[in-house]
Amino acid sequence: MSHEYEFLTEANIGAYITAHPELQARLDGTRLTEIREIGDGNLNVVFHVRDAAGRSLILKQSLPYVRMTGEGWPMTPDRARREADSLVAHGAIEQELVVEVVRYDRERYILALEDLSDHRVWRGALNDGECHDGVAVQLGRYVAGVAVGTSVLGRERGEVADATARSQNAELCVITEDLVFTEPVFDVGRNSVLPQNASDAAALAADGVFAAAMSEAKWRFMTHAEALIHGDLHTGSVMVRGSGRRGDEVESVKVFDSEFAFYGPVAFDLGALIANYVFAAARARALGDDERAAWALSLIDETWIGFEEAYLAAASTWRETKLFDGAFARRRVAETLREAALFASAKMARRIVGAAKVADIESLEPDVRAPAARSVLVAARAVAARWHDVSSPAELRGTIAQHLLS
Ligand code: SR1
Ligand code: MG
Repeated sequence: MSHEYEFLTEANIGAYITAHPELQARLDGTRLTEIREIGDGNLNVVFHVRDAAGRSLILKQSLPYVRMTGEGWPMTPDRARREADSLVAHGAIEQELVVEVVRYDRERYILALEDLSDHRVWRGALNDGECHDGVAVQLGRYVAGVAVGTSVLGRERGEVADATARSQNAELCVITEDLVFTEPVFDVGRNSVLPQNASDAAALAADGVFAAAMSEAKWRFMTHAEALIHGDLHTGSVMVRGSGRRGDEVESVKVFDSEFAFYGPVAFDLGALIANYVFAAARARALGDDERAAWALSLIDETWIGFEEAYLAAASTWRETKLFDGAFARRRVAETLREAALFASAKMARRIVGAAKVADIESLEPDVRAPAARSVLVAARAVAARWHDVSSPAELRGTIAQHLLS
């Protein structure tokens, strides 16, 4: 297949850097000592480059297809622009918590990003048993900052209308709509589970209450254009730096990989985080560490506290203060929690039965992976049955724990 733009390779990356002054100012493309392809996501190629002076940069290029599957699944490379724009927008609001965009190349769909190789991906850290206290709270604050700072609560009505139009991302939203909401119920041939989990996947698909919840979730995702959300805020979209020892506060948290960003429901990002805490808990439980499993579930409360406090604090600065008063803010918070539970349910199920999985579960040996996967599915169904009644993060955590940790 021929492509309309040149792909980055080890051979041409030096010339690419020297051809762009903003990049050459950050490191010397003529004296590169290290070029490593480090992409481990489902979609893109990612190079880490370092020069003789030890300066470094990340170059991330979107391919015109899904890397995970190859050219048989075409996908717009313009997704990199969504990522660049949303990182810049989010960075303007929560600078400390978002990776810096150095340059974006609209012709070759290349994002140059600050090098975070003194950080590690939070999912990997969690899977290795690390903690990084405080990440979950900071991510709750990040979601609240974005919820207010990109929406009519914090910006001019006209600005939000323009930003909403610029941030349309239908092609990637459709992927989410298919993979996250539809396919756990209606398999189109992309789902897979261990043979030991076949009956669990069948029970999920046959669960009418779960299907009804997924229709609610999908509708809200498709129609509730509240704020410029991240759109794929799992633990693999977060970098952390610190010792990782329990009790040691994380030194730095950086959100990245926001190519699924669009104007959508704020609770979708919270639901993604919650589901990923559940995977971390299921993994810990599978490895016989119930104490760590309970700790992983306690991250639900932490993220929620970070979100709620920051959101309610920001309410005093909202643009509209007549109708959008404190009582309104508290109603939004309550509804956001219910929706976060709903989206968490979808996200929990999709990573077990759907096409794109998570290392937390997949890297377990099959004898413990099967019960771990089963427990996540059962918890997802339990949450789907009562998301509309959830009134506190502790209640949500309790519902999940009842099925995950029993
Ligand atoms: C085809 S893309 C599969 C998944 O990878 C991304 O991380 C998103 O979660 C998407 O659903
Ligand atoms: Mg990603």
